[in-house]
Amino acid sequence: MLVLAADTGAAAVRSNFRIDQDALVSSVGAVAERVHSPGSALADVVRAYRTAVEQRRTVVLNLPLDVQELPVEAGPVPAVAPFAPVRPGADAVQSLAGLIAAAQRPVFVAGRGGRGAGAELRDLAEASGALLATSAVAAGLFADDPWSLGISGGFATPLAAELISGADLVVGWGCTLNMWTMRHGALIGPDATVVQVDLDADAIGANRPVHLGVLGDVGATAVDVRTELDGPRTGYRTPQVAAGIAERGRWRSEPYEDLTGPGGIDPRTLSIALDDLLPAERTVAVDSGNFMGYPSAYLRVPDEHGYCLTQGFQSIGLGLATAIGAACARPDRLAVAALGDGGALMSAVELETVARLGLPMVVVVYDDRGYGAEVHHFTGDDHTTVAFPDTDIAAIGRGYGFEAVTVNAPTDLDAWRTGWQATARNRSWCTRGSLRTAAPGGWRRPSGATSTGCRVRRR
Ligand SMILES: Cc1ncc(C[n+]2csc(CCOP(=O)(O)OP(=O)(O)O)c2C)c(N)n1
Ligand SMILES: [Mg+2]
Repeated sequence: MLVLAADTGAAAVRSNFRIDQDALVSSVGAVAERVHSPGSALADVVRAYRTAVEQRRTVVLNLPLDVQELPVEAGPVPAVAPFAPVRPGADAVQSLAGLIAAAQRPVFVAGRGGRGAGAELRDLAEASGALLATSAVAAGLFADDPWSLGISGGFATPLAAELISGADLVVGWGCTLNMWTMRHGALIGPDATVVQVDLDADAIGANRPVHLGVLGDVGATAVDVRTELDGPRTGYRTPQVAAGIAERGRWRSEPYEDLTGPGGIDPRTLSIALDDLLPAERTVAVDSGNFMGYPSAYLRVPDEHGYCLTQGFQSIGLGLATAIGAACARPDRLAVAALGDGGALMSAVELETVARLGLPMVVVVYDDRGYGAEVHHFTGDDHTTVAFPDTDIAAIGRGYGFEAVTVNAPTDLDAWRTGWQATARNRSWCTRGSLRTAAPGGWRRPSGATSTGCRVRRR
């Protein structure tokens, strides 16, 4: 990503709006670049672009106000030839092929670095008899593959958790197998062999010791290893496992006690209903909080571009802005912002942006009248400061120009469904659910779902 940012001139040392933008940018792991002068402008911009594309970095290109004022000679833009993918060393390819050939129950877990290599990984997995999973940020990469277990980690289905922890070989593809993806290591069996394939040497072994590290592009490595293997192997792809995935491969097939009642609609019931209601071509952007497992587990996404998790800095309140970016980037898909009430209230001003830009978007607010994550985390403590008074979030949405409903029970969605169809995809909707009673559990713990109640009221 290339971010263009104005900056104060170098000589404006006493400007009241001077900040050290380079330091700000590097403090969050991005790369600071700068247009230094009219003479270097072209080279500066090309350098920033190349870093963003070739190193897959977020680059902030600072544009000092005094330089912006100066005329620049438009010159020819130098052609930037794309790099060929970095191929792994032959020894590493042999070693990985050997481990796969020896494995009975291999599982591939693709992370952010595996996005874009879905086809190569599926091919290799078929030859290996491997099951497929992703970290949360790569959710959707293997959508619709009959051997896909979906997300590995806190959002994993019970079946996925069982099968991943039963693997005798776990290969992380562009995935550091961190504590979220591996449930603090609990998803890696004690005798499992662990491999990481990554372009970044620092990433290999970063979170846990690995038996083999392969330095190389994920897609190129998958292709090279594939050539070392014979035809399809059974491996973990047995008829029993196939039947298990067909039956219990998705969260919605897990039985649950529907807690819909006076307190509102069960968020699982709401999420399943939304999954049926919303068009398949969607981008789901999820804020942070206890609720986040519901949209992540129950809303299908078409591919790895269909899911945006905003956990980069563990901050709440970024989901709506992320959905706005997604709506602008992929106007062919419906943006769905899934927020908690805390994150929604923190970022509510961005509802105005959605309305002003006329973005098609559904904003779903899982409303438990509080910072539910804190309630679950600090069990038994005084929750006064993290409980909110009842807030009519639907009314807030309407104030900004949204159509809005509050769902208390599945039938409340009927009215919404009619309205949704009538307005097709050119309107923004705000759906509010509310969680009054918090049950124990939580997505950040392996134990599974949390019960909530949701209400929706139609204007
Ligand atoms: C900016 C920021 N402040 C505080 C936190 C700590 N925190 C993590 S989750 C959470 C609760 C979020 O509440 P809500 O959006 O309603 O979701 P819920 O947990 O209730 O489902 C808080 C306060 C944080 N991650 N980021
Ligand atoms: Mg909440």
